[in-house]
Amino acid sequence: MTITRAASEVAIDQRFEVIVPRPNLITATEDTLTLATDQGAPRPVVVDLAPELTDAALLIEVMANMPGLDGIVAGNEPLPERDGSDPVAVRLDISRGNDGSEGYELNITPDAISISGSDDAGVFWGLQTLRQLLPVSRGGAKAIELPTGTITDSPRFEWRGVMLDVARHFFAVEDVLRFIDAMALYKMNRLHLHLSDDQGWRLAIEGYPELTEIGGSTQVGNGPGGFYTHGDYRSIVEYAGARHVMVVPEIDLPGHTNAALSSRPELNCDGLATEPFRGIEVGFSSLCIGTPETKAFVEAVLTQVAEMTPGPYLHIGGDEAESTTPAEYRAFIEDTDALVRELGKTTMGWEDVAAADLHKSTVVQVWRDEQAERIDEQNLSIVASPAAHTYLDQKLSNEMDIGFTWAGVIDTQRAYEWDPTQLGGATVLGAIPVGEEPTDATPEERILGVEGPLWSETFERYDQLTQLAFPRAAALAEVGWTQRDLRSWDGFVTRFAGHPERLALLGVTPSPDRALGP
Ligand code: TNX
Repeated sequence: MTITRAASEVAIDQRFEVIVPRPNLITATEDTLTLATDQGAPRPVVVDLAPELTDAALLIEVMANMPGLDGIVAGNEPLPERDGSDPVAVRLDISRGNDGSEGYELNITPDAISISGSDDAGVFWGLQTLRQLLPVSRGGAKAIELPTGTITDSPRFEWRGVMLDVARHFFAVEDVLRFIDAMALYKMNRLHLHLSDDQGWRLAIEGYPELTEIGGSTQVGNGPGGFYTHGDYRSIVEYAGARHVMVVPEIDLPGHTNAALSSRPELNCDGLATEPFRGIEVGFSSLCIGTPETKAFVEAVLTQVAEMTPGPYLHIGGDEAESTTPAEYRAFIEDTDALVRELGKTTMGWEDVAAADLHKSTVVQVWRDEQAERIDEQNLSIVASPAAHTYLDQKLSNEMDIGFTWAGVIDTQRAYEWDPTQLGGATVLGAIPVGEEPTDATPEERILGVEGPLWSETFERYDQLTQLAFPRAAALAEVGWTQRDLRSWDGFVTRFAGHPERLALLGVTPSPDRALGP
């Protein structure tokens, strides 16, 4: 019997109720594929990777870490002859098309698995779905089984991101790479790196060694700071790219620049370097606008960042420039927007930049929804990061000893129950009930997707970073991936139940959330 699960129906085969973000169509056939018997004896798995796949070695590596698939080998070599008592081999076929939509079809029968991606990313996301259907670990002599059926899936939005603030506290390359693995489990595909702020400059720039020698040596509090060399940055970009995560670098301008102003005197209007800053106040710094020195600096920085970044976006910040006059701010943003385009990239900025006249391709990241009118007037595309729902730096509960609360205490349900089509006016700092239509919402075709910013003023360790990020990033991933009418908080709670254990295996310590835990 074949059972198709429509939006409103209850799940038929509970064994599929473990996948986050929820797939868009599951057709269960109510049978079982056994990958290992209850004595733990694995069935041989014959893998057939289609030649068009770009990174076969990585796919093999990923699969070899999945319980039940641990015996697979690369290539299309025939299995060694076996005698009649051996179990029938499982076929595992992987192929892809070329439509760039990140979709996949995962088909499971009692003797075979196939993943056919719409592109390389689709294959990779299909593998993440397969991973989530498998047990977290091998678990000794236990059977490993999969439910049979077909999952046909593709994302609602192309932008499903997290921002890491490596400026307020520095995080080493290794931490960033670990975080990319956790994002990829949830099919998140944009890593926005906030590389500069008042408290730290985190990327080496040729010709400006003081930026990292001085500007890179501080962070909030007394820690030593740190920075990425070009090689470090390229290694992050490459690791992310192999996992279909695009790096979006941000150099925050013209405010949030004290680290640069303390490193290079000529960037200040009075020609004097400022003192390094280790506090958490915002809004007090500005590059001196319109001078040849500032122009040369911005051009050198953005040119080098553009060269090192294969993705199309350069994020120029633009937030909270309270020490720049409005006229100078607009002129600076317009010039910088043009420069980014000359460098062959697309500009992105915090919503504040919409005060300026922007190129039509420029993407605005909405965080407190104060520029809705200017964004609509200019018909700009947005990434939705409403603080009250997506700010991963806000406390998840009052008991947390890290995190801010200026946008509220954001538990996982609040991170889940909102929709990017519902931004509008005053609603952004309050919980927006799913199903309620605002009057001035951005049309869906101008919404690239969603992103959760993780500002790092209040924490310095990687385990703290992951406590703030999860489980809320998993909830946000579902907001970005799953069709709106297929989302339900109760469904998320059910499907997420086994995930804390899965995340622990990736070195992630998700925060407890009473609504999710037993
Ligand atoms: C506002 S959100 C900021 C950041 C802070 C954050 C703290 C935004 C564009 N700017 O500079 O880190 O609040 O929550």
